[in-house]
Amino acid sequence: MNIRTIRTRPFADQRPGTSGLRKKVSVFQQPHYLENFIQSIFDAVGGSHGQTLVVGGDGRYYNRRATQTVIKMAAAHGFDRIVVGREGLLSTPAASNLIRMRGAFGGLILSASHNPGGPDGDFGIKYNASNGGPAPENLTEAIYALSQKIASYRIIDAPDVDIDRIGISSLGGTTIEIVDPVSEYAALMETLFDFDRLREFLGSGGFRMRFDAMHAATGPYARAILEDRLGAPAGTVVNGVPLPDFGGVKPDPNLARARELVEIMYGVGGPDFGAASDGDGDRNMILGRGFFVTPSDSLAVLAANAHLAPGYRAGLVGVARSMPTSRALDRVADDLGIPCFETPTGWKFFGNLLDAGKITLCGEESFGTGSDHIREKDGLWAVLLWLTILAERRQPLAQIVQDHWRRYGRHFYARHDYEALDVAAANALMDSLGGRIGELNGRQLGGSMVHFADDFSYSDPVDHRLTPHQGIRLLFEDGSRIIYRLSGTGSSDAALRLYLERYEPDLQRQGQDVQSALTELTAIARDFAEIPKRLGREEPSVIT
Ligand code: G16
Repeated sequence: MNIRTIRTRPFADQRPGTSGLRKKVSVFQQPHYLENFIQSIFDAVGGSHGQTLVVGGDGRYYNRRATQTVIKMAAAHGFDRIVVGREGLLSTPAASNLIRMRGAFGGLILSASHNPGGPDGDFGIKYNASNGGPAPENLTEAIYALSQKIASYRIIDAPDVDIDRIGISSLGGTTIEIVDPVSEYAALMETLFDFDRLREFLGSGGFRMRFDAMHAATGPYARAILEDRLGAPAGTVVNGVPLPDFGGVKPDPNLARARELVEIMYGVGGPDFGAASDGDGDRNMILGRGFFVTPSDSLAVLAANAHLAPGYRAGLVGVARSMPTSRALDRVADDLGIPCFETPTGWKFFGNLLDAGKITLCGEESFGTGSDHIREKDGLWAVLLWLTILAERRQPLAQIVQDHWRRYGRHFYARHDYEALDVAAANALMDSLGGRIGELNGRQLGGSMVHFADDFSYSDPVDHRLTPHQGIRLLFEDGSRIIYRLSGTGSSDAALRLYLERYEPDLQRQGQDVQSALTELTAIARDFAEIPKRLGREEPSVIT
């Protein structure tokens, strides 16, 4: 087989963001763009000879083309075996599991997650290491550094591999194994949850649920697990066929984007339980009848009830949340007498804690929850844990969450996203905040006293690596928090995320609606950052 060395030149914009490299499809379609990045990954990790690589993606436009490119380049780099999801499809959690199960060297996941798909949408690629988790910061920086001096890449000259049929073939000296994307993941779920009990609960007829796969990667997984294995009625999973453009909807499971599901859950006679997941199946949104569970609350409720599932019966060793995620989890950890770690935004920061056995459960405000079963967040896993809690407690979902608030207090929480911003204006706003936080300690803002303010910096408890500039945070004396950070997952323009949190221990006041509970804090946050003046925006684009 002919291995070709192709001359190329660096692209300046190949620095990975919060989760891999995400760009417009048209950017990835430039000659050599994808190949350069893949070569930089292979050069950064080194030692591919004789190893196994896992490849798959969320099924978005360009997934199939890119899968072929990855296979041909991996074969040219001497991998012994390439494990590929049929049709190039693997959800991110399933890819993480496959890497771990096969003892693979790592995996390339082709996804831009919740970003829009289609020829005018986004494409993305990320490298996950042998623990199944996202490449740590030092590796992504090394990949970027290599991409800036690349001069050539290696690729095998061969016809496309048939990725639509399960089976084994070879390319040069490399074995190509096309696998069912679902089966090994489903088998893992059976080790964590009591499928007999769930089958009995879902089949009892007294409980109705709806799962919206948003025409993305989770569809086949949800059908196979919820409908085929657990016996939920056909039609429980909607929008279950992955489409290259996700049916024209941004596959972002939140109140604004999963509107169809939200309307049904809030409608007359809505189901008891609703859930949605994102492009690559790692995020989840949880709803009860007429009731939305914030991701931060979902994480806290899951931590408080995890022992109800067989996989967690022994209890949790510790938990972790990203800094902007509400502190509802901290209260559960306190109660359980276990540590709660606070990390920067991005699943990659949980990897060391999970590998070191310091935490069992972790999650983020951005609709991600997961555990030590893999090294990615896992949407369907969260749904199965919620179903377990519902099956064991036999209470409506809203009551379970309200009981939780009664016991631990309620953390009113909202995230305001200002999207499609001019990059320079967004950076200037953050710089200005960074320059002013020093004067804030002990000062009054609006009617509230600032306890402390800083630019969050993380020192990894395992390898002691320091990660600075992870968001500006203002903590008030009453425990409220305001956090500002720029999104790290966009493909071209900038997005400001403003996170607002207020703690309410008083049962009588826990029933107010979130927006009014946060009115004062919102005004303080907007004024202090001069959002209307600097961004020309009166209102956020999306509130979650
Ligand atoms: C990615 C990461 C998450 C992170 C999120 C934040 O999610 O995997 O760990 O919380 O980005 O996004 P941003 O930087 O835009 O706030 P995903 O689902 O896009 O891979």
